[in-house]
Amino acid sequence: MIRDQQTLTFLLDSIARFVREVLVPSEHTVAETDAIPPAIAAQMRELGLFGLTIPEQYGGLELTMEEEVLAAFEIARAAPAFRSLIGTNNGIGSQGILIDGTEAQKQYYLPRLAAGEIISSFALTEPGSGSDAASLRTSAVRDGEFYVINGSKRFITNAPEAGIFTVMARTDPDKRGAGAISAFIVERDTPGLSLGKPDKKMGQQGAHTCDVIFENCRVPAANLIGGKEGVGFKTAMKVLDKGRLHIAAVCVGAAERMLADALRYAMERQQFGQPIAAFQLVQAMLADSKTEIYAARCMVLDAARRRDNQEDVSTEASCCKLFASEMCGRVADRSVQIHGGAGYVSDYAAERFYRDVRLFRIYEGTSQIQQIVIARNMIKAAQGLK
Ligand code: COS
Repeated sequence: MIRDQQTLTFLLDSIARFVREVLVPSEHTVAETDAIPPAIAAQMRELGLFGLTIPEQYGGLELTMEEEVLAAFEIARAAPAFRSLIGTNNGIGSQGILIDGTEAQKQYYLPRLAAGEIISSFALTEPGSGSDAASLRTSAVRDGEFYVINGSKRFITNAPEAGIFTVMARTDPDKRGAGAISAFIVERDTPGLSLGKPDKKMGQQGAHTCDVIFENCRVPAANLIGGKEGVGFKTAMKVLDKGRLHIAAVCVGAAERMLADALRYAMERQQFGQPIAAFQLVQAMLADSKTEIYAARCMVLDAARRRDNQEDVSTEASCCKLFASEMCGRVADRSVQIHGGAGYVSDYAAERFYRDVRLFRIYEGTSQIQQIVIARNMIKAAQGLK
């Protein structure tokens, strides 16, 4: 749903200009130094990029899902590390509070997230629990007006920068499964919380992940999201439904960028006396990429509009994440192929994007998890359970 076309057009144009004039020219340096310059982060704050999805009453821009995916198409045309910096505040780091938090929690944390004053992280994955998220072992034991958290979380995006973490922990350590999991807001400077070494990743340099370790970390009971035990897994799944749609939009934007680069190269590069774009086998790669991107874009926009219409889009979000991330991988591969030897060296962005986009098929649920979600929902619907 588009709330106000004029305001949206202005926002999308501003983002597109910022991407073109600031982010793309600094991509290489960000990758080399593994850091986003503070001046660029400051510009992102000024543009309101940390609060795109947070309601206006908490200081954000309150984009609808359709508006959000349109913004994500634009932002994702630059190296994915930039999107990652604002990604958690707009998505998995804020949505738990927004969807299921108490009014006091929203009022206290959301304005600071919207302004980009603090960064948030989503701490679900553990060394022993990835796809099987409900088997997580981090515990949170009630002690008076506190919960004492013990355990560790792995591959936590933006953890080195984070001011707060949404932490999923087991409040009934003797009970297995999803029903004993609760969600907490944990502040970075809480005694007992420490960080591991930053992970050395395949790509997305400038975006950081690391372990988050809890050793008798005492968190005020008031920081239990929604004030309710045992619903934290559902909170996490609701957050991921939205997050998966957002990542699908990011895949579309990144694929559009890679295809634009590949087309430009194909039209410039001469072989056999003509631009390689004149050769039909190269044209096939361009055409297949264009077609698949168009399909993913249509899917993402449709699912976003349905979500704005209050429909349950758990299935559609997984369909979008599955198709768009796999599509993005194929476009990355073709982009390297069209660049030939130049695609294998770091002079062109194709090589870096090829590594960067590999993560899209893994995080916020692997392609195989999306397949499981889709098929399970189909079966439930056929049984009249959904
Ligand atoms: N929205 C709301 N509730 C949901 C939900 C959703 N999208 N998906 C599941 N639930 C609820 C279920 O209805 C069930 O509730 P009841 O016990 O009241 O019926 C509960 O959550 C448990 O669900 P389920 O039985 O489906 O859990 P499973 O252990 O089988 O796990 C998968 C489901 C595999 C889909 C889940 O663990 C998952 O998404 N794993 C991937 C995790 C992931 O994406 N990690 C990425 C890292 S975070 S960046």
